[in-house]
Amino acid sequence: MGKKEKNNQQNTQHITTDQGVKISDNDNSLKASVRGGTLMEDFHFREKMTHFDHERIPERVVHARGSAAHGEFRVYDDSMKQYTRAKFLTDPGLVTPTFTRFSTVVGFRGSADTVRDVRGFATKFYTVEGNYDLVANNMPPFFIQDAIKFPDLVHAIKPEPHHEMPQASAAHDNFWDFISLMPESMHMIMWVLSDRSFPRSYATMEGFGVHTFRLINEKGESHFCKLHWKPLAGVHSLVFEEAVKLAGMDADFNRRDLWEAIEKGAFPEFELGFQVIREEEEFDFDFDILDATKLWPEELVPVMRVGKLTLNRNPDNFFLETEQVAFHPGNLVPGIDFTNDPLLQGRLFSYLDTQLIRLGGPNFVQIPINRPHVPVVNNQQDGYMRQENMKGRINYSPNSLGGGCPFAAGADLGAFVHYAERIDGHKIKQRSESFGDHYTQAQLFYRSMSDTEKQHIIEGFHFELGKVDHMHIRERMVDHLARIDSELAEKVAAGIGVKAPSGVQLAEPLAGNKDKKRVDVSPVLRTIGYDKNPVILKGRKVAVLAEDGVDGSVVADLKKALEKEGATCEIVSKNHGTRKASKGSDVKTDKNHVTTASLMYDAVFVPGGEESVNKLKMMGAAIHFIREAYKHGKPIAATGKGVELIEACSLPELSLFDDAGADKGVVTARNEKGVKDVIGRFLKEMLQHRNWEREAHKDLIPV
Ligand code: HDE
Repeated sequence: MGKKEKNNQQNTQHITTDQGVKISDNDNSLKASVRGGTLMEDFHFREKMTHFDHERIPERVVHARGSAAHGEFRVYDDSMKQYTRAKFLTDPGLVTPTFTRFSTVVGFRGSADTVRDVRGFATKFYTVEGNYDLVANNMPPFFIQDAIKFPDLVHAIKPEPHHEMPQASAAHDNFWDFISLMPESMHMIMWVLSDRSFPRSYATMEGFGVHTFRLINEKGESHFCKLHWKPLAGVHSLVFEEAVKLAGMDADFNRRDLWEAIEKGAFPEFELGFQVIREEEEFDFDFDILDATKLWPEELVPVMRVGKLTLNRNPDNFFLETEQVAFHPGNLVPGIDFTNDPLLQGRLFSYLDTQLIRLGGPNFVQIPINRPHVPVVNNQQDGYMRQENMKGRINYSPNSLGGGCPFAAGADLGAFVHYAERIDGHKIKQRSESFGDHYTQAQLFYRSMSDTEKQHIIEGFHFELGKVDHMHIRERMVDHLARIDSELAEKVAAGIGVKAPSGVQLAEPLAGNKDKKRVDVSPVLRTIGYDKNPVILKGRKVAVLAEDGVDGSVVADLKKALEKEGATCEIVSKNHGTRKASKGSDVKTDKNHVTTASLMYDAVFVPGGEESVNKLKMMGAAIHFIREAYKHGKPIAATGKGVELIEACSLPELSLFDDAGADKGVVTARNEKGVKDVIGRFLKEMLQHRNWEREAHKDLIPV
């Protein structure tokens, strides 16, 4: 061991000041006698306290609450070469390190994860050509068309300025007052009111680049594109009541899930997708491709899945990485470029600007999480927190004293060259008429939903608008909804005590757009009943209700079957400790009923064992557990005597079986011999995520 290493090791064992001086007492400040005043000369006290006083940096003005993971991206083949010269998108031999931060938008840094909100999905690719940031959301449109409205949008949705309420919620007058005066927001509003606002996990959430970008190939040719993240675990959501209760039960629900999944090796995976159109196709659609409140229907422009992102490592330190990471949609590499989307153009100013105040000056790129993995060579220097300057006397260009270095490179040497788009027009503060259709994609979204999702949207409006005190704001919103779908407007109106609008015309495409490419329905937008979503059980969590006398052999079989799929189970009992098994091995309790709830699981299993089930039948917490899981549509299974617990829950219109049979996602087998089949059927039900048949009588479920 060298001398230097020895010193370092000593330093990790003994506490020191920031100057490296070892401390003899970390519990008492220096005082003039044991009961006397504290002395200014206590340099250790002053340093420790001063540092503490300055620990906080401003939280992000939006997307303050976030969780992140390291990962890697690899493109499948070189087929993207026809569109782009970006190496990380065209060289399948490259593994590009990444850092991805998921976030809610509205809540403060300490707010709950499962609130109704858009989710951010920002990824930094440390490519061989410099950093590329894909700063995306989990919904494809945005609220506004022009960045100049962003401060208004954010002011309106954040807690109201006089009393700072409500936290992390859009359900208040200011927000709906603003939105009801912003027809361009209607498409986004339909997304925000849908199940997409409550992702089951970050691993089951899509991502969208929102804007139209350009791809530039080796020949300098440009194509328009939209970027997508497609989760390999499918798209799944929580139900509203579950999300609301989870905000209290475990405010870190999504953060914890991401962390634990990675620790267990159930790595979240996403495919990067591109929709690409030729420049000549720019005006072929019934929307303007520069309008960020519109999506490109996948039925018109299919998504090509070109590579895979795997999130495989948790950060070492939240502040250093998750908090200090600085994304910017302007961080591009050669082969990708901007369009004139006025929302994107405004973002290009905002991100760099916000980092200056949030991270305290222009040198935040030298914080390790933000540093490119390629050399940075330029004449920038000095400023707060600067870590490195160029060596030597040369800090200007042109120079002869340094041999002219550093030189500018050409495209042939891998330099970024801006796409030479032809611009010709008047300087003008005006919106293009082609941005004028605010409703037809809102219609497209609503029409594409399954009946269950439509019902959730209606209930969402009942909650959101039901919290708005000013009746004229509620009415104005219902008027907008009537342009989208009359039944939607009527049902929302009925729930919030306003008259259903009469005589409001359903919106139509803009004149001149009717013959352009369009679709009326886009099934891929559904999250329920869209059978092309991939379904896997990786990362799913099952609760097993067990007391002393439980059938331990069923528990062992279930554990094995789940592990094979990358899923896990936890034993939930009245008390912590070991539960004696009537058959097979004893089982160790993971959680007691005080610290957990059905909300924390994707499914519930009740193994047989007379003594165990008799105890469960007498426990209100166990009955509540099953009823609540049932109400939230979660798969449930019971074997042997365990079926009696289901019976004791008085669930409406539910058939129970002797051999492994299933009704409304509840799999039961009173006969012990059906146990193997029960586990197999239970896993199949889990693949459906939830059973939506139960929604029809959810009000009759006694919880
Ligand atoms: Fe952002 N946005 N945004 N945004 N955004 C920020 O940047 C802004 C928009 C998105 O995990 C801020 O560093 C403007 C669309 C994500 O660190 C800020 C406009 C999309 C994140 C900012 C938009 C996003 C941010 C706050 C309208 C999806 C979190 C702190 C023109 C494509 C990144 C920060 C992270 C963060 C400005 C609209 C995504 C203030 C002005 C559209 C995922 O600069």
